[in-house]
Amino acid sequence: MKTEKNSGSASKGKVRKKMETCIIKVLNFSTKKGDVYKAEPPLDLKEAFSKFARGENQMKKDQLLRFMVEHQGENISTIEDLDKIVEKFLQLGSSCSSTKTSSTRIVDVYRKQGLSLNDFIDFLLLGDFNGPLKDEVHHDMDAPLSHYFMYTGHNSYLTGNQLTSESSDEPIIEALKQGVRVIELDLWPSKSSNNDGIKVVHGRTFTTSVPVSKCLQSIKDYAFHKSDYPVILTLEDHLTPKHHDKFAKMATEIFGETLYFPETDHLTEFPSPESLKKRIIISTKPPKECRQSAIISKPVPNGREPSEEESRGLELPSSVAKLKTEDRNSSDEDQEDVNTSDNKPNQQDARQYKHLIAIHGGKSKGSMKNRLKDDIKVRRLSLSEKKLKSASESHGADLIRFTQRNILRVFPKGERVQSSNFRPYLGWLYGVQMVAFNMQGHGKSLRLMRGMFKANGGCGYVKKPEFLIRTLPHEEVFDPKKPPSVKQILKVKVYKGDGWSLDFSPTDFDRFSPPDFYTEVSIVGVPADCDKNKTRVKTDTWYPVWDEEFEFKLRVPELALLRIEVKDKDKGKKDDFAGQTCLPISELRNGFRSVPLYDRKGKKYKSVTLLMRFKLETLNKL
Ligand SMILES: [Ca+2]
Ligand SMILES: [Ca+2]
Ligand SMILES: [Ca+2]
Repeated sequence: MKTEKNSGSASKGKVRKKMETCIIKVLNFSTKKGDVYKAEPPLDLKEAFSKFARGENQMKKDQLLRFMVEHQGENISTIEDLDKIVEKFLQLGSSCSSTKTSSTRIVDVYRKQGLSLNDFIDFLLLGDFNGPLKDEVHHDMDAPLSHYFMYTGHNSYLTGNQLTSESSDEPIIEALKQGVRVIELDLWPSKSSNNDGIKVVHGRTFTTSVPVSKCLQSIKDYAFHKSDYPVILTLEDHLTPKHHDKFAKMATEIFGETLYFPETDHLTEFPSPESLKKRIIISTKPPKECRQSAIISKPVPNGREPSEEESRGLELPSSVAKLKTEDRNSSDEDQEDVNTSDNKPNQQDARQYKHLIAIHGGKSKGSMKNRLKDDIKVRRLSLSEKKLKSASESHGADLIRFTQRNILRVFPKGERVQSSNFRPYLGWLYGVQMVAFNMQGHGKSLRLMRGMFKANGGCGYVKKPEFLIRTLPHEEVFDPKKPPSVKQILKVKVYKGDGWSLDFSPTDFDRFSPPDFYTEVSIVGVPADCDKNKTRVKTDTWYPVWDEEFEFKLRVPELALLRIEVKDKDKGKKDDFAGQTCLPISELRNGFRSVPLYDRKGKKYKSVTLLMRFKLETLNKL
């Protein structure tokens, strides 16, 4: 008894906490089960059901087939095709809203007597088959590389920030698995015996290095994991000529047949992604040009880089200061292609290395007008986001003309030490093929990037719209500052959301009540197309039914993305994030669609899904 008295207040506290937890659970779940269909099903779904089920309570197989073909525009023609789709759920279980038991139940009722209205709605929310986008490669893949936006990484070997993070082949593998097609490696000479004489590291920072052979091997192993279309390696070359031969030997040995060798020294037109399927391509500045270009970066004593040990011994703040000073003092785009070597070139070695380079890096010096000059020989130019911004203001038309035949790469400015990214639109609007992103960052810009490259079956190459490729009469080119008149109307309807109760715990959004979800639907594209709307808040429910439609006028639908984000409304604090996705508008499938949502970092939630409808109407040509 004594013990009880002594620990009285502690146990009272425990009891109180227990009761509180119970109350939370009761509050959160009391409405949960009955809540599912408490809200009226959206009218459109009721109407479609009634139309195809001919007013009956059950939709039979043949009626569902008609619905799939006529309403959804599915390319299926027989009951057997439909059975296959339904059987697939049975095998995979549900990847979306419902649990496996519920998908099994649907299959079961579907077989026996058809679907009720609620089963029909669950069916539409189920599985990948009813996703919002076309999922196959459907763009013309036979045009030159310069006609495509390419999914591009920046400092692909870094695991975290740009100053102190580790280098590894892991982020390269991860990027390739996501379909990234352009991988950047910074090559530096290495004295370490386990580095093959060449290391991959972000120079003049405290990032650790990784042996180049390891990176090349992983690239070989994972290059075509997600897509068969070519992988381009953009090299930031800090090697001395004697290392060039070493690199050439290594790359040839590791990549073997996969490595693409151009037939001529200088291409006058880039080959097509189709012709380069399953090939790895190297892009960098040929050594000769490197030697001719001035040394921009800080000279290193004795023409060598400080060793890793020397670098690590430096104080971080001074390094940050140095990095910033470097940014101010030098034109940052030049840092991408510098060669700090003072050594006398070895012609033999340089020639071998040179022969590996299919896409030549262009001049990093001179006036912008000169650098963007359209030469008979095609090349790749690299600019920082800042340089692109100023070039877009002063040389917009030159940029677009350049990117019709040549390749432009834009990379994050040096100040982005935390591996953040910039808005990709400035690049895309001027035809920039390689908008190079830090794939380990997780901001809004990266979500847009991921959304863009969901297009064309996620193969990493998206055909640029015709207006960026073709020259108009009178030598004119597209002017992003003067967008054309409205071309299409996009109608987006948000019916309902589902799956949070499965992917989250009862107290994840609000501690004492179910969440209060609303959906934001916005357009990102040319400035004139940007628009934002949101649904009403559905208070205290895990199963929101909004049933609201939004209309967007689009001038350049080819480049527009639809951003969808769900949040939990909160008073007195920032609303909680509850899922997002970003979809290329030109790839949307009409009809009722199940739209899976992703977390902040772009990882797909197991169950969280929105039921939506998209309608893209093209206005009559004036
Ligand atoms: Ca909350
Ligand atoms: Ca609430
Ligand atoms: Ca709330």
